[in-house]
Parts: sequence; C-alpha cells; structure tokens
Amino acid sequence: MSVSTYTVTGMTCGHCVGTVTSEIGKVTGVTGVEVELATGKVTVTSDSPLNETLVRDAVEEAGYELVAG
Ligand SMILES: [Cu+2]
Repeated sequence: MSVSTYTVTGMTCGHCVGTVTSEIGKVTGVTGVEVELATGKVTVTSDSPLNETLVRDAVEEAGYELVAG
C-alpha cells in the first residue's frame, strides 16, 4: 500500500470536500481519500504509488487546484 499527501486549494465547504474526494477516488488504484478542509491537506491511499499527474487532473476536473504536495 502507498500513501501520498497533497495540498489542494480552493475548497471552501463540505461540498467541495465531497467533490474532491469523489474525483480523486476515481483515479485507478486509489483505495482511500481523506480531505481536511481547514488545511487543504489530502491524503490518498492506493495499491501502488500514484502518478501525480492523474491526481492533479482529477483535482482540476473537480474545479480545484493541486499545489506541491
Ligand atoms: Cu464548497
């Protein structure tokens, strides 16, 4: 199992958290997503190390921005 942490900017409420959680959850290999609204910290667990580009794309798809993890 692999754990990666990222920082996502632009989230303002529980709905944003839900959207980010759901979009990252669709990335292949992801088994869990935890989002901390106050800090923007996102912890992603996956079967194998993730391609950060795919995570970034998922976050942007949701309408937010991934900044350096
Ligand atoms: Cu929101």
